[in-house]
Amino acid sequence: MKLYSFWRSLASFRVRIALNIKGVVYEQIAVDVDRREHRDGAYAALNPQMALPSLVLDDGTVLTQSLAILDYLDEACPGPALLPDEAKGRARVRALAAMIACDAHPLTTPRVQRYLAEVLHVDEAARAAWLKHWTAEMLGAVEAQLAGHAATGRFAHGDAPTTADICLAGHVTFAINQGLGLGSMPTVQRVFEAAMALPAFASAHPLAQPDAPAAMRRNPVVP
Ligand SMILES: N[C@@H](CCC(=O)N[C@@H](CS)C(=O)NCC(=O)O)C(=O)O
Repeated sequence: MKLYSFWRSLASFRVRIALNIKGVVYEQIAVDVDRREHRDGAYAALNPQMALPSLVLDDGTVLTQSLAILDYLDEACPGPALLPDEAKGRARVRALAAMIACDAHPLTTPRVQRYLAEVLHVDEAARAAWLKHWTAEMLGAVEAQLAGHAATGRFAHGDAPTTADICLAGHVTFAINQGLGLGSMPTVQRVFEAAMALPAFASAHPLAQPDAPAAMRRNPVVP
């Protein structure tokens, strides 16, 4: 398999974690979003949405959208399950994942940032406030869902990592980079630390990727 990804991309982070959990060997092909390579003809031909990641299977099938790719890997690959085996648990995990990947993440993507900056002329300080606001709001809501819930265990749902932890890992990493403290979110912080202690998560961290800037790169990453 070939994973087209970008070191800082949260959606790529999600897929790298899932590939690692499933023990899938893959080739990583860097597409530099800062240099707008994802909008070049070659990548746009692969993924017309011009977003990362894309996973190209050995038979040439192109999969896009990280949550769809996670579902594919869970259904097609052996290894630890990414979803619980009962329907109510799956619904809870999918809801947590959707809060992060579908509601909060789109507000922080480069295309949205560029539109705010270049079309609406929102200055850098206001854009930083935007990122912090939407990230903190979502993580606060996740904390409310996790804290005290009977199904929350060592991880977001039970004692094994699921798609919810995969989504949470990326967004908490992003929150930390935005300078957001986790003090008001003790359950989120605990679950994040449990997830990042796993090699499958740590080796998928943005700063552990070969296309991360050399001055920032480190492996293993201890957040
Ligand atoms: N919902 C998509 C999000 C894809 C996405 O927006 N990826 C970002 C990187 S995390 C991207 O490629 N952005 C390019 C842009 O915003 O121009 C997924 O989960 O795969």
